[in-house]
Amino acid sequence: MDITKDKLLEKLEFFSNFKFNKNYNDLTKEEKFVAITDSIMALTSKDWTDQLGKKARQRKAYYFSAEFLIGRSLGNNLLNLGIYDLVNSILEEKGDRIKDIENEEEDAALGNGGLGRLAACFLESAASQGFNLDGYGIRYSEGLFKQFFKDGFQAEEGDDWSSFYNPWSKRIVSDEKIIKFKNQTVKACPYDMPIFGYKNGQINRLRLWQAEAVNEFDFNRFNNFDYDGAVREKNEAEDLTRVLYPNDERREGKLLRIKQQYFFVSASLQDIVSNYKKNFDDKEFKHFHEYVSIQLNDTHPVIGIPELIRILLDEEKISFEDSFNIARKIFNFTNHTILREAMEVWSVDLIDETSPRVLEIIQMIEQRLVEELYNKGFKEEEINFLRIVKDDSIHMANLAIFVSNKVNGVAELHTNILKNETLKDWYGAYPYKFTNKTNGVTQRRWLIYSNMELSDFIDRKLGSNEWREDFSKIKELEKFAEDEPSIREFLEIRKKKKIELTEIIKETTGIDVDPNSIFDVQVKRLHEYKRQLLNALHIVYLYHRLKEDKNFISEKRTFIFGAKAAPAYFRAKAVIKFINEIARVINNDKDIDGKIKVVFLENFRVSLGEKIYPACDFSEQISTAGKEASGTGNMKFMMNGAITIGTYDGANVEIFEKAGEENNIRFGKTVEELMEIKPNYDPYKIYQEDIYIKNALDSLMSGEFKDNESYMFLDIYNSLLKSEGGDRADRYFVLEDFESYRKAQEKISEVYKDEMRFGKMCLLNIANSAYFSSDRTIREYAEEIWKLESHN
Ligand code: Z57
Repeated sequence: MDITKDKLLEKLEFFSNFKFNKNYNDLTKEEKFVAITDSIMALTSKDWTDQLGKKARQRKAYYFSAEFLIGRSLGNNLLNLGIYDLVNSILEEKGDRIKDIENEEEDAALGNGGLGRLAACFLESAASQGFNLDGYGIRYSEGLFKQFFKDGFQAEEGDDWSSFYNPWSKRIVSDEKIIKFKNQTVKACPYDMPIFGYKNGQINRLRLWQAEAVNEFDFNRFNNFDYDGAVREKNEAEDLTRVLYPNDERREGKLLRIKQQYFFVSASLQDIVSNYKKNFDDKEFKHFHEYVSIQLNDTHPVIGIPELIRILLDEEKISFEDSFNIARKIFNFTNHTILREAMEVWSVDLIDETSPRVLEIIQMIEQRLVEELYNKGFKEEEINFLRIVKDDSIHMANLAIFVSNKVNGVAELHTNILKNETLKDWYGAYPYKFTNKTNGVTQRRWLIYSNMELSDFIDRKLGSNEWREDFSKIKELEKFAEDEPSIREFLEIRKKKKIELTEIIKETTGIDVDPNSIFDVQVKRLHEYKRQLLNALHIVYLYHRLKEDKNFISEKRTFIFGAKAAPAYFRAKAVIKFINEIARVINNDKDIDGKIKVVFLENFRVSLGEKIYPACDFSEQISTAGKEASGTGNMKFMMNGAITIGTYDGANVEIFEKAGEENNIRFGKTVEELMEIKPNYDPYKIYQEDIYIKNALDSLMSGEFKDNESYMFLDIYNSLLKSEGGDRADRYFVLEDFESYRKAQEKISEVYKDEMRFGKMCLLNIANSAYFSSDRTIREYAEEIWKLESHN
């Protein structure tokens, strides 16, 4: 791939004329964005076509995911194609700033949070390392809702992300598939996006399916004045992929959701099977498993297991036995959570409503499960516990584990909990299936692209930019931990990124924050187990102390939040209102001399994260031990040098292990300790015995903070102190960990005060972040699960 300045200039002019009937220089910024992306697509399309042809007969893995949280693509694609600087200079000559053009791009937010962003990081890392990994998913017309605050309450609006123009995908009409539901037949139309590897010429593919009507328009109905009826089929078909369900880690037992899942896996499997038939002469599918490996991203695509068996059995006339064995070799399953409320269970009725034949096949699989366990010597109760079909519902995780070749968790601690607690009976039956694959994030987007200043610094220090591809080399930064001039230079860069964020905060919230203050950041989805409430209550505590004595803390603090709550998650929305209230009261209180400021940024998303991670001093990773499967934001912060203040949970454990506990701040009870406390846990006692905790909690009820009669604050208060509906009070041990968190927070001031010590700790976190590159994760999947070789 050889993209030169001349070729680019020629294409820019061409697309300006072709698309807009204008010269490039007369385009609006938005049109310029389109002309640039179209030029990139045009200049890479020959290579892409050639590679699709070449790869058609190679072994591939397919990542099946209901979510791909891509964000913007322009900057990252230019970086990976090795032409970021070239395009930057062309635009500068024309009087434009590349960042302004990048800001024209809408985020492709086809995912909720960690799980969807992980899928996007994985595709990028696979391409960059030359592994044949393609993505299959859903092209939602409406991505994750946009969040804004109205009187401090979360409000939502639609995210019509592709309405102007989505330049990164090609609609491939000839690859359309037909999807048959019990009461509906629709067309699945593929949209293909290129995934560019980092400076290696590799292009992989993400194929997203959009639902369309087989017959768009019923002319006879129209003639009979039935105008709605004439387009009913079109609307009903398009409803299928209209909107992403906005729940992260919450189950939604709706027919439309299971239909979405069946829709995209059926289309993807039909695609894989038909390509196999086109490229190989193997009517019995004897060698199918030598070319195909499928990763199921959580239970969302698990209905693909019976669907593949259906296709092989009913359409390709392979026996059930053989079809089942093929499925067993091909599928692998990743579990991302142990939260009960996130585990997918579908009623038999809903599966039947979706596809009666798939339900029959699930029952045949269930039969096999029972036989196999019986032959292994399992007793009836033990078998019943592991059944796929229980009380008229289908347990998708059980189906996935039984049929999959490998089952993995996403961090060491999480995988151990799966093996020893959540899935211990499965582990007992099939120990060889279980494996850990600790998550990672791509350093190209999260460090090289979003923190160019720091990346240049690393180049200079290491005297090479090889670390950009081989991230293990980042370890060499350790050499500079004691070098004062290097640390000063490093702190200057951190300061610059903080100033940039300060400007964004001013623009978007109107709040003035001091870039010299400590930036303490918690950005992630809003969920009780993530305990934004612990952070909030601690801020209230600090505020109360400062009211008594404004010198209670020496270092100025800025607390920064970003979080979307699922629209139907009342308690999560209550916490947003609470934090917004805290911010309003504290930011306007003259008594405390601006010692602390609280900022809740609206609409946290990938492109905002890119500006936040590089500007953070302390990264809040404070989930209840055992509840956060891995976390990936923690890794993005670490790569940019933030110090983790965190519990012993998810991948935090491995962060502490790699970067050293002395370079981070660990607090809170461990999983084992919480298990012991659980039976006799009494949060009310803690509340009564500590006046500061009591005051912080009482601020919810006293009118100090106001919820506009929504009863939201009462709900939060009750959640901490009252058991309700079978749930114990304070399910997530906020009060239990409060004291320990308070001490950890004190340590933050102490650490920050000593600049050199602080800078050294930050630097050592970066130097030890190699393990958290998704390049490492993908290599493990490729070698141990997918059996892929690198084509680099
Ligand atoms: C989701 O974002 C995650 C798990 C889920 O079951 C669903 Br549904 C959505 C997250 C976990 O909460 C994170 O801890 C983890 O890092 C991420 O998935 C990627 O594995």
